Amino acid sequence: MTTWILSLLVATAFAGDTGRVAGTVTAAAAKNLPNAVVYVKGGDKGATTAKTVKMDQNGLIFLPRVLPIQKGWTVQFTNSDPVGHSVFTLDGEKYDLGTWPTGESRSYTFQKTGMYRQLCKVHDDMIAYIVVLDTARFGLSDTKGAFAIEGLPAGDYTLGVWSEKLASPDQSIHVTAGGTTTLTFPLGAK
Ligand SMILES: [Cu+2]
Repeated sequence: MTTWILSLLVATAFAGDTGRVAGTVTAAAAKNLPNAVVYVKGGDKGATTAKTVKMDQNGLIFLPRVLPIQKGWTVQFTNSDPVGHSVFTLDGEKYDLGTWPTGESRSYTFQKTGMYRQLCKVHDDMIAYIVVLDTARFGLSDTKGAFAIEGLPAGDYTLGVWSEKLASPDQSIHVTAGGTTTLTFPLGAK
């Protein structure tokens, strides 16, 4: 009984010790507002939880165009088009998953951090970006540039941002329990 009550108290304490980060990226051109990856630098202290996320090939494009993941996660690539597509990258671990027809999927598990351009040998204008981080604490900006990172334990962090064409310096922030820390990343030339 005592153990049960202690467990409950500990669980409640942890839930109440987290805050969130909410912010926006700004850019001169609206087309550069979405798909910026904002993430906690320095890695997660805890163990990585394996997870599978999806990237589709649909309408002759990769969806989503930018996919942030944590090292150790698996991406399942599905071809939803009536034509064959391939998936390969020349970055990082340099994989080539081959070419396959509609309705089929192939998967790849990322072991190294970095940015991996996803390319297709059948359609040389297809491109997407998988950003492999050493943290699961990241957010992706929407069409207005808004992003959020939930469930951060109270404390000090350095946030970095990755975007396809632009860049912005890292920022130091403080997260309080139950609070929301707001910030703006002005994106400019890399
Ligand atoms: Cu293709």
